[in-house]
Amino acid sequence: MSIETIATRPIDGQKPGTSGLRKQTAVFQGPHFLENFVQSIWAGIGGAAGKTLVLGGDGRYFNAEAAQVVLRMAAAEGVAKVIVGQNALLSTPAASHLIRKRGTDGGIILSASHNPGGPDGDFGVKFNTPNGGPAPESVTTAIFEATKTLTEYRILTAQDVDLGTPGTLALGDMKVEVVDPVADYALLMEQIFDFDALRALFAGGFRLRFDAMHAVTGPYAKAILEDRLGAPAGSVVNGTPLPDFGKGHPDPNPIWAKTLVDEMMSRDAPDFGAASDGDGDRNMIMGRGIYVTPSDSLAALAANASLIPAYAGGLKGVARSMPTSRALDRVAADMGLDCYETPTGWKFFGNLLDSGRITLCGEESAGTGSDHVREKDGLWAVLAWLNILAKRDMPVKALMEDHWARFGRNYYSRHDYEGVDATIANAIMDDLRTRLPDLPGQEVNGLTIEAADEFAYDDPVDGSRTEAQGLRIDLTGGARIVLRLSGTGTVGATIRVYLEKVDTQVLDRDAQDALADVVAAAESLTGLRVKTGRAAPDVIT
Ligand code: G16
Repeated sequence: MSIETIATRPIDGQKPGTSGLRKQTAVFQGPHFLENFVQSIWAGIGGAAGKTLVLGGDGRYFNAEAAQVVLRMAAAEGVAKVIVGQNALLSTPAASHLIRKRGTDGGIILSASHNPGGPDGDFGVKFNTPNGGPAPESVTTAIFEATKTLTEYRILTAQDVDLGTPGTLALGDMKVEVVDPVADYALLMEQIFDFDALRALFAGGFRLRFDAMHAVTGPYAKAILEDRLGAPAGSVVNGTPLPDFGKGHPDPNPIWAKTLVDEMMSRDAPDFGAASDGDGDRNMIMGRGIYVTPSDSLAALAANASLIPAYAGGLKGVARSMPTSRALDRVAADMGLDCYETPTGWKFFGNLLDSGRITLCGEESAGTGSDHVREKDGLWAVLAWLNILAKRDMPVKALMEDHWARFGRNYYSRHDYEGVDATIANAIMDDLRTRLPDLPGQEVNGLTIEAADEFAYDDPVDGSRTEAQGLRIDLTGGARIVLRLSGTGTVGATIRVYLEKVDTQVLDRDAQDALADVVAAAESLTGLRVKTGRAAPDVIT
C-alpha cells in the first residue's frame, strides 16, 4: 500500500449549503469532485492526522464507493481511527450519537437527506464536529475556502475495506472499526423513553404504520418498534434501504408519503402513522384522520415533554427556526420557558443545546429533536409521540384538539416553487427586500402589515451574527408571511413561502382555507406566480 499524491485544481460550486454539500450524483462522481471536497474538509478542520472520526451514510447510490474513498483518504492523511457503520450505513442521528458517545473528533455523513437518490438523483457529504452536530458556519466557510486553493490530494492505494462484518481492521496505519449501526442508538432510545409503557401500548392492540421510505431508518425502526417494543411484524413498511429509495422521494410529507396519508385518512386507519426521510433525521406524524404539521408537533411535544422520563424534570428552554410557526412560542409563554428563534439549519441549535439553554428544538421542515444528540431525529420524534400517547391514553386527533383549545391554533402551511430560474428567484427576493422598510402600516388584501424585516441572528452564546436569513412580514392578529430561498436544492432555485395565522376560536378549519387571505396577501406583495409563470406552488406542505 502506498500513499499517492494526486494533482488537482479547484472545482467551482463546492460551497456547503444549509446542510453540507449536495449535488447531483453525477457531479459527485465527476473527476476529483469528491476527493477535492474531502481533502478540503481535512484542511477546514485544521488537519486530520491523529484524529478519530465516525463515518456512515444513508445507503443511497454511490454511498459504498464514496465511503471507500473517504477511508483511503483518511488513511493517507494519518487519521488514527475511523468508526464506520456496517456496510457504511448510519442514520444521521445515530452518527451524531456515535460521535458523542465515543468522544471522536467528528464525523463524515454521506447523505443528501430527503433528496432522491440514484444515478439521476442527488448525493451529499457533510462534516459533523465533536459535539455531534453539523459544522457551524465558521467551519463550513473554512472548508469552502480550502476548496478554492486546492492543488493536490492524498489517497492510499489499497483494496476496498470489507465493511460487511463488525470488527476492527487495518487500512495502512489506520484502524477501521466496523460497528452495528443500530445497537448504540437503540440503547440511547431505551434510556430516554418509557419502553415498558410502550410495550404495554402495543400489547394492548395499538396499531402503528411506520413508512421508512426505503431509506436508512428501516433497520432502526424494525429493531426498536417491532423487535424491542412488540409492534406487530409489518408495522414498519418499506423497511429495506435501497440505493434509489425504490425510485421514491424520501421526504416525509403529505406529498411524498401520500400512500401513508391515504391509509391514515381511511376508515380502517391505524392509530398512529409516521414516516422518516433518507438519512433518518426528519419525521412526519399522523393520527387516524389527522396530519400533524411539524410546527404543531414541536409545540405538542414541548407541552407534553414531562411525560417522557428523560424530560420529566422539565425543559431548560426551547427553540425553533424562524420560518417555523409560532405555536411553540405560545406553549413556551404559558410554561415560562425561554424560546429562541434561529435561522433555518440544525447547526444553529448547536450552541443553545451545548450551553444548556434549551432541551427541545425543531423546524417546520419536519425536524424535531432534543439535547440527546446534536441532529434532528426522526425515530426519536416517533417514540416521543408514542410515549406521550401511552401516558395520555387518547388518540392523536383528540390530543391536538385539546392542545389547540388550550393554546390556540397556528394555522400553517409552506408553499414551494421549485426549479425556478435563479435570476428570477433572486429578483423576486431583491424586489421585496427593497420594499420592506415601506411596508409597515400598509394594508394588503384586508390585512395590515405590522412589521417587515430581513431576519438576522445574533448567537447568544458565541456572539456571531448571521445575516440574510429570510424576509418576514408580520400581519395583524399574529398572521405572518416569510420568504426565503432553499439552501438544499440542487437544480435552479426553490422559493419557499411560509404562511401562518392564529385562531383561538375556530379550531377545525382546513389549513389552506384558513390561510386563503394570507396566501392572497403574499401573492399581492410578491407577484410570485406571475413572475415565475406558475399557476400554483409545486409542493404544499
Ligand atoms: C436541512 C437542514 C435543516 C433545514 C432543511 C431545509 O434538512 O438540516 O435544518 O431546515 O435542510 O433547508 P432549506 O429550506 O434550506 O431547503 P435535511 O433534512 O435536508 O438535512
